[in-house]
Amino acid sequence: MGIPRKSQRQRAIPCILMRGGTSRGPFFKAADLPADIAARDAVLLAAMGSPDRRQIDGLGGAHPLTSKVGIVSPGTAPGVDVDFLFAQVSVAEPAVDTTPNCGNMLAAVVPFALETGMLRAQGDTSTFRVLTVNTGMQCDITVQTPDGTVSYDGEARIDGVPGTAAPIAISFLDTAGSVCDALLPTGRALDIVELDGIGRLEITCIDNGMPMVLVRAADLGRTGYESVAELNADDALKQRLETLRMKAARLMGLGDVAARPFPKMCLLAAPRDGGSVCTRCFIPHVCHEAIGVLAAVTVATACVMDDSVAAGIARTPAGQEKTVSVEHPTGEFSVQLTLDPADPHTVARAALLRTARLLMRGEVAIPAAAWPSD
Ligand code: NQM
Repeated sequence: MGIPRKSQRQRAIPCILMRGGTSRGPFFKAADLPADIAARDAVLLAAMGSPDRRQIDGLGGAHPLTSKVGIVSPGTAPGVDVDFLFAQVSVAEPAVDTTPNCGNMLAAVVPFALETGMLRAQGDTSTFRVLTVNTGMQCDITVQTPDGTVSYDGEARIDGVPGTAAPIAISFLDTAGSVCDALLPTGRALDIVELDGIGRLEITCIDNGMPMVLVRAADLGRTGYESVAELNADDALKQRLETLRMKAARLMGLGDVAARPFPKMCLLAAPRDGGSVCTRCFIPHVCHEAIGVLAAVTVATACVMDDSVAAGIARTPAGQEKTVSVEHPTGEFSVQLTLDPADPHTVARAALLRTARLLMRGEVAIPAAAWPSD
């Protein structure tokens, strides 16, 4: 034993731990991470403690919803205030995926940028335009900033998070075809696939912010009202969903997605708590306790299409502006949709409410091997 040489010391990286909606993870300024992607991913894996089922040697919470990272930098495109790169860090595999976006972590981006001085508050509320680098899409985010600082206290309640907090409004400007080439990547609102043990199965492949495969729970012999624990223990269903995911992904032009966190799979059933539709989402191998933000936008979009698998199940209000309430295992998620006046089955804009909270600020320590000193 001796005093470690400098190169053997851990490296400290400035970091703020945030809850964003129903997700949680460390946020970094892009400038504080390696610029090289492979080197950056090695640092993120070390920070989260991956790969390890328990993520015992890092900040990760041993679940896909708590194995997420936000990377924020000053906006580069005209009119954009900040750029947000979302990274899904696999829990058990040495993999970091920056392809899909995460609307929950997105809720914490503006608070992070204000906390770190990247942005300045505008008044009692502050609205900034954020570019999600993963998908090249923009949204406007409004946070509460009385006294020039972010307020996290408030009366807004989102299902899946205990208590109440300050509202964070997100208005998506363009979500169609976030990862896929189009909103309906197969060119149809309804596809039929052959599945062993099931036969012909109707599905909707859709991407209005998140690539998803929607299927009626009843068509897979389930109610769609099962608990998260029941579904996570249902190996037969999970195997069938994975086979379906592989097939659907090829139809969607996504290729081999065996190691990718998308498309997400979603079972649909008729609403039973006064909402528009009932969902059970797999992200993609674990059942979500609630539903992802862009997953909810995508499901809500399918609910207003005449030919999708949601037709005949979903109950949506009439009108060009409508609230679609997506029921999920821990409550519901309301999405405000504005339909295109020229085409009542096309969604022009989606808005929703989230909350976020600063949990901890400091430095995360990275083993020297993960980011050797220069
Ligand atoms: O769909 C879970 C989440 C998400 C992603 C997932 C998300 C979204 O709940 O926008 O927020 O689908 O892995 O954080």
